[in-house]
Amino acid sequence: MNRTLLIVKPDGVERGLTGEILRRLERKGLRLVAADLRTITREVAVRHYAEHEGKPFFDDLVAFITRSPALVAVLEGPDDETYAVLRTLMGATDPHKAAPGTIRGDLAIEVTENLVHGSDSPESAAREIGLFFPGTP
Ligand code: D4T
Repeated sequence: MNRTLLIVKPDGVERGLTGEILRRLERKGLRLVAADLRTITREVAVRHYAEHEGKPFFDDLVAFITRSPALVAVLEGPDDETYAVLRTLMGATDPHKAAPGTIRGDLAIEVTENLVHGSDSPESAAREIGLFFPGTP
């Protein structure tokens, strides 16, 4: 799987950072193969975040990801590490801990509103691409 799912979350679209984020990823050498600006439905959000169901931040997370349009995209790289390349460029989940030079390290400060999502394994990438772009090969 040399493809991975990217979401520029509602905070990124609201703050006008979509171009800045895509610029960083494209300059690195990741290529856009699908992209769609859409308001994520509650049903899809709950499926996407199924691993977090029952955790104290789950309701806030679903409310946040569904509150306004997000840019949902598929990125492709030259090898099976594409998901890891994207995660490195994103930085740590908690923007307080994200290194300078990463998207979250440079542009975010709150853990829920952390701008971007990237699949965390090749298996997650396949599952998430299927969830957000059914029918994509
Ligand atoms: P996503 O899935 O949004 O790319 O984030 P990560 O893969 O980097 O991190 P995650 O799955 O552990 O968390 C999902 C999402 O929940 C928010 N979150 C997380 C939160 O609001 N409070 C918390 O304590 C944690 C752990 C942030 C990202």
